[in-house]
Amino acid sequence: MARRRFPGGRLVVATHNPGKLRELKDLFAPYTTGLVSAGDLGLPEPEETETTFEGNAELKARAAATASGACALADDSGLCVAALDGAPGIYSARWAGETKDFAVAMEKIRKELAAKGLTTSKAWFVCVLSLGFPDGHCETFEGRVDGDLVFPPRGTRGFGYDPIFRPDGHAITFGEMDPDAKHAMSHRARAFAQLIAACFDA
Ligand code: ITT
Repeated sequence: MARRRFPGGRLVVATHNPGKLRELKDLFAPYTTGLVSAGDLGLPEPEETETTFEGNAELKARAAATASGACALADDSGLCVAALDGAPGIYSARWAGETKDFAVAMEKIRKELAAKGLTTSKAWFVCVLSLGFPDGHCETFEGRVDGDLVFPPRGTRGFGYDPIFRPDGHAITFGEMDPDAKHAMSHRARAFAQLIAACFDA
């Protein structure tokens, strides 16, 4: 399938999440210097009304690209817990409540597992990255990383649910991991590698 390529110039990173913004800036550093965040441009945060990661990523990318007149990259991501039928999934940010308190969200997962008599579960992170163009076209890519959950949360690095997620084959959580090590395997880095190969000049 032919992919539309990034034409160069300014790229709006359509996220209001500082953890994602930091990781996307790290990942993009070798490829483009023209990054500007949606927050810096004062763009509004659209309501995520779709029912899939892909739908919400495209909704956010399209909203920022059409409002700014520049290409925009959106990230829709989340943690899916096998024993909770994939929850919180697309509702991962909403489980942290209005105050975006991820200690609360991680405790909610622990309690929901405990209610089923469980102390852990297989889990996976999903990241869908969508590159939106000012005419509304989107190019969209998905990455995933599998692991299991550990309680209590471990580590202060990363963001969101990182302190309870231990990727397969590793003894430490994303919350304990060096950012470069997370970038070598994360759901976001895997979606990013596909985006770069398809739409950017390496
Ligand atoms: P934007 O929509 O403005 O980008 P958001 O935080 O609302 O920000 P999402 O709707 O995609 O973004 O929610 C995804 C949530 O999943 C996010 O708030 C994180 O807590 C969590 N998440 C995503 N990637 C993660 C990662 O790499 N490590 C830990 N948690 C992650």
